[in-house]
Amino acid sequence: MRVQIKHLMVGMTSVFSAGMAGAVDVNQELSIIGRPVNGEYGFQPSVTELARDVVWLDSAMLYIITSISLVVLGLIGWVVIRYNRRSNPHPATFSHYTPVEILWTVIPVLILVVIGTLSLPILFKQQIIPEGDIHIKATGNQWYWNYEYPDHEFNFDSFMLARDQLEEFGYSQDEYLLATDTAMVVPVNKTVVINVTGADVIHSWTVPAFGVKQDGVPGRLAGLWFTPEVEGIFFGQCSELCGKDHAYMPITVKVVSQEAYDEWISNATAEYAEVPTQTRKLIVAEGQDQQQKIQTAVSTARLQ
Ligand SMILES: [Cu+2]
Repeated sequence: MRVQIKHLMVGMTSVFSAGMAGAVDVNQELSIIGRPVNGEYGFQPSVTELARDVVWLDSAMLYIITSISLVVLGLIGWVVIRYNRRSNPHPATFSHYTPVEILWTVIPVLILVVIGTLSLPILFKQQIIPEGDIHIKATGNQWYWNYEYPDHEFNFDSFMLARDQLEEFGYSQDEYLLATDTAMVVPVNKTVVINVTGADVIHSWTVPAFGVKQDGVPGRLAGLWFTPEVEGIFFGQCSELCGKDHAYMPITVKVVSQEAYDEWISNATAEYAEVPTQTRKLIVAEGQDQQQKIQTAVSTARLQ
């Protein structure tokens, strides 16, 4: 028993101290790039080819939609002015005009073909998963994410930070509902392949700046990939209504240099691989801890 307690204490200390150290180290010199900004609109900065494609497609669609709207508006205006009762007191009495009917069938079909030609290659690019440099499994739980690095045989949970924890982890109050205690860490300019799944209900792993969104369905593994080109911190949120705390399971990804990544991997292997997940969960369950604090913060937030 004494040995068990000692083991638990050692585990606890290493988890918390190393966790803190890890957070501070990786945070250094990283600016927050992927996050929503008050009063702004449009997309977050694109840091992957996929995100640039998505933004480009959005603009292309906007041009097409705007053109259609203007043409339809023009036609309505023309009919209203030219064919009102005063301008056209004796309306024609014919019905059906084949050339027009052919036109209003063929033109929309052509528009859809153009839209398909623009969008399908982008969809296929997202869905055809390349050979990755880094492999991660992201599992959505009610209500936090777990990240597993199968190549290094460790995994860890990522919980949202309560308001009073943000500064301690190097974030500001603006990052409330976005920042998490631990983060997924990936190296810059490397292809990251993520298998997404759900442990209980359907969740969705999304980071807008990477242009990725993938549902995590229990019992299935879905893939997504991205190659981040800029170092920094990027936020996302679960994007599938997954229960009462759906809004409180954000995603934090830190894109770092290869050296920082290697260092993080060796620290993380020591931190997480040494202490099995079940033990960590026990520590979390027994201590006056993080999750407790978060649950309190979440309940308070919901009441406000
Ligand atoms: Cu969720």
